[in-house]
Amino acid sequence: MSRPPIKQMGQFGIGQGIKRFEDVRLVRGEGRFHDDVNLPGQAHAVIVRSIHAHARLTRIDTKAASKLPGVLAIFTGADLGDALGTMTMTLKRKRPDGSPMFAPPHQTLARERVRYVGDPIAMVVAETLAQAEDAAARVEVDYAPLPAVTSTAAAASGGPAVWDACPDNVSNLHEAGDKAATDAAFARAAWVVRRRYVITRVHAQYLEPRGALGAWDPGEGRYTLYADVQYPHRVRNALATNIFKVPEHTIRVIVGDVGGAFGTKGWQYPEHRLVLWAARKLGRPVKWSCERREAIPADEHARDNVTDAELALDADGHFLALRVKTLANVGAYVSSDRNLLATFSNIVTLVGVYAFPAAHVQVLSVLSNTNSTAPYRGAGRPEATYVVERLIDDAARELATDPVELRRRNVIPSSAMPYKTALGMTYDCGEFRANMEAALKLADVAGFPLRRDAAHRRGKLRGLAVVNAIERAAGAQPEFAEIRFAPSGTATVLMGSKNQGQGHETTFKQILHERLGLDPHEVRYIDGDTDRVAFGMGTMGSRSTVIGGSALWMAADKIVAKGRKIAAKLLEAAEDDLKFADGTFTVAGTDRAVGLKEVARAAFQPAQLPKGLEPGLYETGTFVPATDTWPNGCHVCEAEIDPDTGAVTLVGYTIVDDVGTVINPVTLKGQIHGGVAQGVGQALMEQVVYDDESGQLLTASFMDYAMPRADTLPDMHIESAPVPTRLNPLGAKGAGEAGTVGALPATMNAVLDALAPLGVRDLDMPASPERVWRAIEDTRRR
Ligand code: MCN
Repeated sequence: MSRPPIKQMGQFGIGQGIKRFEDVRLVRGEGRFHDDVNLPGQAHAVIVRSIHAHARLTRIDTKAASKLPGVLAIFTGADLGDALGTMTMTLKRKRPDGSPMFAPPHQTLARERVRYVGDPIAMVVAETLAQAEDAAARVEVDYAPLPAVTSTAAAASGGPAVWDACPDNVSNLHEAGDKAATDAAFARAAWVVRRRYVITRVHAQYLEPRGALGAWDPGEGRYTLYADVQYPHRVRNALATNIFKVPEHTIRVIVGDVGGAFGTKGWQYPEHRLVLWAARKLGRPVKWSCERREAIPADEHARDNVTDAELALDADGHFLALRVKTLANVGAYVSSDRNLLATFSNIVTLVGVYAFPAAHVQVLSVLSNTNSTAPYRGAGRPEATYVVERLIDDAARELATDPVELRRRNVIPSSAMPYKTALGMTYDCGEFRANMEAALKLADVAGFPLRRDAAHRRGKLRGLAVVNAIERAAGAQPEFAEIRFAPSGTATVLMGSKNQGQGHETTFKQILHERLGLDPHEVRYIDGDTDRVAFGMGTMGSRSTVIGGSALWMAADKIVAKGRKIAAKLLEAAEDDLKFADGTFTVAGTDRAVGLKEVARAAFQPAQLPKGLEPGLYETGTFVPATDTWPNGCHVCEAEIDPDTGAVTLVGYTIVDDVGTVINPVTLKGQIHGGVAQGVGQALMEQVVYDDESGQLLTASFMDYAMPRADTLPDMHIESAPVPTRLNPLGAKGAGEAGTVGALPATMNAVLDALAPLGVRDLDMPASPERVWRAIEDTRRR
């Protein structure tokens, strides 16, 4: 029997830093993004959005606009009536007084009131996009403006009510940890360090803004949505169950290439419902493409909180307890669990990699006249890591201790694994101390004083930060994979996760090659289609590799199990005598072998099969991990500041990461690199800014919303120190958000370390030149 056609086994397997298969078509411009998908007869939609942060709608007049050339229809909230439902909450939270959580849903189009700049009011559909835009500008909306509140702290302390039914703007309270034990630890502490940290509001700023194309097939009675969402199957379920209230099989969601998503494209937006609804009404496909200037008003935002944090230490600098109170700005509507995710699911990493005996956290979710907040790369983990890692540096300064030494004293030793934290999580494995020591070496932290002195001689300030990050990734939810062989022996792999740029095609082909020895060039990769892929939870929370990859591994195991029966017949041997490795079944102790491709071909020829065996070779895997994985790593950031201008330059960035088994070191580095860029961007420049008085959005374009560029980032040194987990067959931990989690505190701590000699003790992000310069001047004046 012949061997499979792969010349060099393992060249595409796990751990190989191969280039991404998908890049060839992407760099040639042959991808299929939102703009590339067009249907015959399609019309174009434009959304009319609120220009006020808070107002009563006194009149919406579409008459003049409707008469303009090319206009097919204009829909308002009144036109929709009760046709479309809203998303619902499953979380059962309470307000501080014990009353039920206040969670107002987001109607598809506003009727009596608008509650943030960008709240959708009407949809104009026309033959061309230009005609739709012209007509949208002619829709007359009369507003009676109301007082608005956008700042987190103001919303929580007597600011105007966003909803009459919730005068204090408090949606709900979430608590974690042991309050009594924490209070007791604080009572006996030798030192207590207290700080307030403000984390800004940001927008994901993907390269490709969102889009949606809806179609209705009257013959089949089905909707098809083409959209760049992260969870096609869950979006289909939401549209069927919550919005249209139709059987799930009557909706198909198709997602092509996605030009970045970062959590913000995760879920079900009003525009998805509207294009489907309009397509059915008009009998034509309807396409909506978000303009760049529309993206900040139209999309969910992220982060935005104010945290009071306290650290209790004993006389030797051992951590006794952490107490955290956070005001989280959740925007005007809390329409699904997703809008609260960052406020609870990841705050458990507030205790970081440190052995805190006690901790207590309170998160008050506060409503404001802003877009809803939702997961964005890290979804609560960067915020948590920011608080604990800044607090440690601030404590070290206050106690005149070396911040690295303070971390060494308190880091959880690997001998303590599995370690149950004070916030109730169990870290299964990790070498936190070793990672930190390795990062210190790699970044030449010992040589920093010389570099700092040299910078001072040049008139520059230089600071260094060492930060340990840990995150919760790939939680206990299922993911799906299917492997289908064709009668000629080639294979198709169908995944329930959805690639948005992470390199999934490459990652999963590598896993398949490792287990089945399949030549990646003979494997077709499919994701993002609810008609073709049976099930999927989708891509978020750095879960696709761990859970999707393990599901694929399971499906491959089943292929091997069935293949073994067929191979036994082909080789006239007993099943138990067969070994499977590198894509080949071999009779132990002989050179008799048959390749999987040949076995697959035989699977479709009944005469070649053992008696009673069902023909065909297609298997599925649905994997659900027992619990989360805990990717971790140490970030060392070095920054230089020009005290005359306040400009911050990052001059060094080093990471030693542990994401368990590394599937592809090249794509992994890309993930970490991109994640760091997003964290650095937030720390140094990005911010969604509202005017405090009017609630107007001041940063709707790249003229006002600063984005990091290539020259913002230094060369990064990224090394992996994998500690494989036993929680999944791959030994992998999540990686897609790891860079961002450490980058917020690493960047800000480096800036503050540089400013410390001048006496600057406090600075909130973004550390823009103006803010840094002002902090220096204020300190000098004082
Ligand atoms: N990887 C690896 N070894 C591991 C884990 C991961 O080699 N042990 C590599 C693989 O190449 C894998 C990639 O890292 O394809 C990301 O893996 P994973 O951690 O499983 O993350 P997901 O694929 O589930 O992606 C989600 C994650 C999140 S939550 C956000 S937000 C994010 C991110 O990925 N959004 C992104 N990275 C992004 N990258 C791009 N280009 N675009 C986005 O929108």
